[in-house]
Parts: sequence; C-alpha cells; structure tokens
Amino acid sequence: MNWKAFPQDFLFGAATSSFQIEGATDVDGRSASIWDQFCLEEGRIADGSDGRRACEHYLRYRDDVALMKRLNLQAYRFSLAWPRVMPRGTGPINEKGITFYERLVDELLGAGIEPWVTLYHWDLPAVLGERGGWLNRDITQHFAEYTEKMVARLGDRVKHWITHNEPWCIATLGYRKGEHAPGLKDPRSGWIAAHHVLLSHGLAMQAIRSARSDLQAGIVLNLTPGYAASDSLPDQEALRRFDGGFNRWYLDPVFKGSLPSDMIAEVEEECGGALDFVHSGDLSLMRQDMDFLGINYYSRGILRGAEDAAGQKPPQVILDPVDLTDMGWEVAPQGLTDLLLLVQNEYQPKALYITENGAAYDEAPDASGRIRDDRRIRYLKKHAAAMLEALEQGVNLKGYFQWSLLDNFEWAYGYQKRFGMVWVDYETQERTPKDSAYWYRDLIQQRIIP
Ligand code: IFM
Repeated sequence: MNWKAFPQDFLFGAATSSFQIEGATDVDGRSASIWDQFCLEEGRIADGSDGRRACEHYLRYRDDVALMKRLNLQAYRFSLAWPRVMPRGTGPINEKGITFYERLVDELLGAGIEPWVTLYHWDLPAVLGERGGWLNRDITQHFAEYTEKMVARLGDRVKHWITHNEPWCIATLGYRKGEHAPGLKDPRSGWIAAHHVLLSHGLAMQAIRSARSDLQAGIVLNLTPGYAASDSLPDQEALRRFDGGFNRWYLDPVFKGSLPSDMIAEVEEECGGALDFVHSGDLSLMRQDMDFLGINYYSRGILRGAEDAAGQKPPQVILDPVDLTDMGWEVAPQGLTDLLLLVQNEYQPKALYITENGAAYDEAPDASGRIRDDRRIRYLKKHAAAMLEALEQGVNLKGYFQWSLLDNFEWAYGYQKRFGMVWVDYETQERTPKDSAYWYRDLIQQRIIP
C-alpha cells in the first residue's frame, strides 16, 4: 500500500454546526436556545455579537451546497438545532424546522455529498435549560426522544449519525468554567453534566439502533494528547491528571463502560463527596457498540507540575510559541499521529474519523479579492501528512472533515476568529473561497498532498 496517497475510499468533507452558521433564530417556529440567551448577557461574547444572522445559512443553504460541490467535498457534517425541530424540547416536531433539514439533506444528496448529522452541537432549547439543562437527569430521556424522532424523519436519507459533539466542552466550558452557555462556574456541575451527556449518548445510540439497522452511529470527542514537559514526577503526575480529565474520562465510559479509576478520588474531592449522580447501570449504558469514533483534533498539551516552578506555572504550557494559530493554539501535527495511534491501540474503535481539524487565521481579501491564507494551507498540509503517517502505521482512519466550511460564529469569541476555508463577508454575506479551499479541492481530487 502506498501511503503517500490517501486511499480512494478515504472520505474528505467539511464540518459546521447549526448555531454557528444558520442565523434565522426566531423564524418558522424555532424557540430560543441557551446560546441565544447567553449572547444577550453582558460581557459573555468578546465582540458582543450573537447568532441571529450568522452566515444566513438557513436562507442560503442551496448556494452553500453548490459551493461544497465546486470544492469537491464528499461529505458534509452539520448539526440539527434542537430548538428548531422540537421547540419545546420534548413533544411535537416543528414541521417547518424539520423541513429545512429535509431540504438540506436532499440538496446534499442531489449534489452527491454524504450528509453526516450531529444531534447535539450545544444549542440546547432554552426551555430545557430552564429545567437545569445537562444537570437534570431527565434530559437524558428527552435527548433519546429527540434522537428517535430525528432518525424517524431523516434516517431514510442520512446514514451517519453523531450523538454529541465534544462532551468535554459541553461540561467543562459550559458548567465548570462558565465560558460557554449556560455559563456556570462550578466543578461539581461540570462532572454532573459530563455524566448526563455520556448517559444520553448511550440512550441515543439505543434509540438509533432500535429505529433502523442501516445506520452508522458514534460520538465525537475533542481529544488532546498530553506530553509531560520533563521526566520529573510532578510533570508526569500533571500529565496523568490532564489525560484523565480531558481524554480518558470520556473515552473509558464509551469504550470500556468504566471510569478511569485513578481519577475517581480527585473527582470526588472536587465534587465534595461521592459521585452520587452515577447510578448503578449507567456506565454499561454508556458503552454501546459504535460504528466509529469521531475525533476533533486541534493541538496538544504539554504538562508541567506546579512544583516545578514554585507553584507559578500553569499545568499546560506551550513549548514553541512561534507557531500558534489565532486561537493561541500550538500547531502540533505530530500530536495527531500520536493520538490516532494511542486511541487505536487502547480502545480499538471499529473506525476512526477526524471529524474536525483546522485553524483560525485572519487573512482577508487582498486588493484583487483573493485570500492568500498560506498559513492555513501549511497547517492543513502538516495534518494531512500526519494522517498519512498514521495510516502507514496501521490506524483504521477512514475520513477527515475540515473545520470549517465557512467563517462563522466562534462561540465566546464571536466573529473575531475565522476558521473557514471560505471567507464570509458578514455585511454582504458574500462567500469567497480562500486559497486553502482550492488546495483542499485539489487534495480531494488527487489524493496526494498538493
Ligand atoms: O468552533 C468550534 C466547534 O464548534 C467545536 N470544535 C472546535 C471549534 C473551534 O473552536
């Protein structure tokens, strides 16, 4: 096998999410999400923006699909806005809302592009947020009901289903650090939310399986490989804790049906007592037979124990501050190869997909209107090479989705960070493919790194 080239059946696509691109937040019966509410709170979003207009994808989806086709995309990963399709969180479907997704799916299929649906990419119906959101165990049943209804409507045409996008972010950024909706800053809430998200994943997998037997389903985790800054014990210990809380706390339940035992005492300490929100049987419910694991990869973590620097140094450090994206994230392609090997060896997923990878850079149109985003091309090239390396070493990697198709609403950063391969002029809503989009188009066609 020549791993200088991607196999012909390797899938290349792009990813987005509903709240980040759709806009049209108050039309056709959509109810508010926790992100609509969060954006209204003073100081939550860096540029004071919100998702009301975003990329107007709700209006422009046909043109966006045509653009995807011109860029040779083989698959498109997008999320359903729960408040658009089930405005009360539970109960009846909103016909106008689901019709939007039916049309989008039909448009994609007509263009020869595989739709990949994410059920939850953070825009929880506000009505459920008011009942405690991911802190209320009832939400796991609501999520299963929502899943069942979506599969019933779209499962004849959508063959790839993702339950959750990045449970760590939902729990940690939303409930522990307060950086994302609903904005809570409470460690115990973070662990409870993580538990309910994973439990709802298990129930949703069951709902998908009992609805149809011809669907591929899995979860998407944002994983960050950790490296100790040195061989010292404090650094090794910092690495263990980081990896335990960031990666293994999510991987172990869904693949092994257990919690990482070395982490339990410290999580209990953070929770101020026993993990009473973990009921008997929960862990085995979380472990369902998945067809694939989706990994979102952006960077690596270098860990340093506090003792090494008189308690002053943060546990995560960046060793090479020269090569950073606009998010301040280190460009670390080797981490992608390492991570893929680690996950393959430790968890043996049936298949792996990179469901997000990309970089925020601010290159804008030049006088001729061209967007020369060489830094993004360099980033993508390095990560494509890292995937080839993993394939060479036997990783069962089946596809790659670039984050993101369009510049979009980057959560607490608003519109200030641009991850798109396509530039969006937010005033005119004009789309302009950046140089990296043409580079990606050629990669998809040629299967070798241009
Ligand atoms: O924009 C986000 C996306 O919603 C989830 N994964 C990371 C991306 C970049 O921060």
